Amino acid sequence: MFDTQLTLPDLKTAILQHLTYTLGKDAQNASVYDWRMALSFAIRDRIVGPWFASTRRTWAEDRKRVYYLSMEFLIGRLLEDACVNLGLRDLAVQAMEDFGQDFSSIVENEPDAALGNGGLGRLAACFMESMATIGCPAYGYGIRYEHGLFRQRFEAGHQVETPEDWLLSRHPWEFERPESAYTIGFKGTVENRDGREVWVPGETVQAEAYDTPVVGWQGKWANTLRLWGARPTTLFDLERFNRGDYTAAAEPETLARTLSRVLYPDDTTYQGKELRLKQEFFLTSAALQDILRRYLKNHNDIRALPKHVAIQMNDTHPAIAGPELIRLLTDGHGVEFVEALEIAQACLGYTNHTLLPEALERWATFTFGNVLPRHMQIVERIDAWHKDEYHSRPHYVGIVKHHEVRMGELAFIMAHKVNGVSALHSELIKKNLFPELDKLHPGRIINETNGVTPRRWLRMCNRPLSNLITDTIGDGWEDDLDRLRDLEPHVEQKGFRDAFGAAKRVNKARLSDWLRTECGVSVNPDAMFDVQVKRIHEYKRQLLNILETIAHWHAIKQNPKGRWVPRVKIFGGKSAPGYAVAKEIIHLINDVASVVNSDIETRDLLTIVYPPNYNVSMAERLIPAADLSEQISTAGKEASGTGNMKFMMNGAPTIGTLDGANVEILQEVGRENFFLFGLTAEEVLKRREDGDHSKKAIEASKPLQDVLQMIAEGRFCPTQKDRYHGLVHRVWHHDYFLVADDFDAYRAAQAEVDRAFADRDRWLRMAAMNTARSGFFSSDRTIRGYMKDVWSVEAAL
Ligand code: 26V
Repeated sequence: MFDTQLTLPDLKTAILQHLTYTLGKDAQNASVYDWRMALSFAIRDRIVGPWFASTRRTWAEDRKRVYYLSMEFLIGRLLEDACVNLGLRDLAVQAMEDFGQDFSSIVENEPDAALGNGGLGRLAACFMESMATIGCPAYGYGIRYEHGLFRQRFEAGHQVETPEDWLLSRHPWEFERPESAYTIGFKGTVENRDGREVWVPGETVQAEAYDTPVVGWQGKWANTLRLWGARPTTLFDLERFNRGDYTAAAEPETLARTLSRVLYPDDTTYQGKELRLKQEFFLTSAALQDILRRYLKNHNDIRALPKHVAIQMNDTHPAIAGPELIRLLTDGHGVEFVEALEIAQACLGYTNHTLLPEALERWATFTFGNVLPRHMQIVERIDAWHKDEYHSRPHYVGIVKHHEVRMGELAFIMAHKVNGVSALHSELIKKNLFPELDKLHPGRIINETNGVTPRRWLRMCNRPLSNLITDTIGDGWEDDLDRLRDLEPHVEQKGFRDAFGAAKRVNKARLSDWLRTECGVSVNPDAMFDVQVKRIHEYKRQLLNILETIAHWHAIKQNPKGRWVPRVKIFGGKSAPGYAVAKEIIHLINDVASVVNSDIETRDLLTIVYPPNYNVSMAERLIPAADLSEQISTAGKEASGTGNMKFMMNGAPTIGTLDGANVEILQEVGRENFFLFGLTAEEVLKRREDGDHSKKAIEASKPLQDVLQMIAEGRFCPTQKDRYHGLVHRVWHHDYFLVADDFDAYRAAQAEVDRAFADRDRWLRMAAMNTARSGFFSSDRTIRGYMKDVWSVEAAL
């Protein structure tokens, strides 16, 4: 149901109307910003129809709704995505051209909404788009951060953070809903009134709703992303003000202003910060109050809630939903405790996204009890109930242990389904993270392998390849991605393979131009583009990549006349501001880049680029141009990965370990189309038992010794030769992520990549097979899994 009625003159009229009457600008002197606003409003108008229709149908048919609670929605830019899904992109390009405007420049004028750190936040955004495409009635609930993830710059190779300010310019996609506001309490006391516990908060803020419609493929359905902004309940405390205590009088305003001010940028280590707990409760309480209000509009039996409401917790960040729902049901609606608990459980699902112990949320009971005194009581009651109900529960298992509230255990116990995000990860949750709870609740832990939306990550970001696909197998693959399998017979034809190569070449040329203008680096578009983009983490092993790059450079220098395959090594990603080791790795990559890139001897064979401030928009530019996808985490550490799926879809074979969803990518694409290397998750555990594992691995590898020696000697930092002594020492003696142990295998796999790439026809076959077999990784498939296994929701389409 593309909006075929809309003609070019209609669209142009709509744009001019908005330019004139919404923006108050004359076309004569409108800026790119003005045109972007005018076009966005004109496009937004076309979403409102399907949005109202979807909402009305959901009400009329009394459909069950999904509520996706997430502290992060990494949505990126919205204009082109909306154009693509409404089938209006070509028309919009033409309209803007008629106005003398360049569509790409207008699209790029939009700030990249970075309301998330990485994988978890982007997954939430892909899910929103898939739910709209499938017609799954759903609301996303999140926080309207004034400042998204920090911007990254490099100063002399160091990461420097600056605040992000996407909301400084008008955000044309949202509708403010001042009428949908809720009071959120913190602190205070719990009073017993006539045998009932009543929470009397010491501080309050208002949560105010901002709605962004999310339209699915072909505009058949649209859902709402509802983000909460904090407002003071009272402007100031008049009593204190009158006493002359002006600073204290402004406290309510200060709390509100800080609550939704900034996204926490640390996705590495959890640090029990009170403000973070307040943000989590703010989101969760506002969402639950909104859910109950909507439910009670046309139902009166609160006990039937699970028949109409499914609530998904994106990691433990909204895990306070369990106790809060119990509180609302008991204190607010007079439901008895155990019944309230069972209602909450039947509504709630919990998705785990990490096994890293340092990232698991735990709150000191002191902090938790201080910020949420009533919830502390409820948590203790849940824990006691669970212990009672499951006699065989070992003494060391529980929600409250060692003066801490463990959010993983709380989420697990309060959910009817707990899921991991890849087959391997879900097994490891059972085996290592929650073995005892798994025994007590067999069948509760399930798997829902992640996916990505092919509309944004193929149709929108890679037009040359999308057009080739449509020319080859017809349309309709965008919302039925398994149809990409129909490409397979064509892969046998040289004509198709060459066309596939030509599409990739267009993307590589475009990226090369961008790298020249944005980073001042010139690269050869016919070289292999080898890309590793993701947050910088030790377990993701960007260090392994740069060490191997140094070895490769060294090998070229020792045999400059050899038949080397030219490579461009592309890195991208941010480190958490306080993660010193990750920042050191960034510095090393930049240092190595400046030495290697100025080496005349290797200039045509190896270039290293690290464009700063990797974000969704940069991913849309880099991934379609990639030849090789680096997915090299220490096995057992990457829960799933979703970048790996985007590269595969865009025809870049993976060099990777048996980790996360790589396992399933390998299974789908076949061994011959994947560069597999490295220890398995089991072998990793075994290897660590030997305290000298890294030392032994280094002693057995001359190339690795040479690399470490070059770094230690200061080859890449002549002005401060001891800069990386600590780093080298850690590789020798404290190599927890087994960089040294996997080095030789990685290097051998890279040599195999070179051989494959040198055989153009072999390479194109592999690349095309990756696209053809990527259908499984559509987030539509993932969402259908949740709808069936977790939410029991039917699609409306
Ligand atoms: C963790 C933390 C820790 C405590 C405080 C704040 C905070 C904020 C974000 C995170 C994110 C860690 C979880 C995460 O992003 N996991 C990633 O989820 C992806 C989607 O499932 C998955 O593909 C990645 O493998 C996984 O690392």
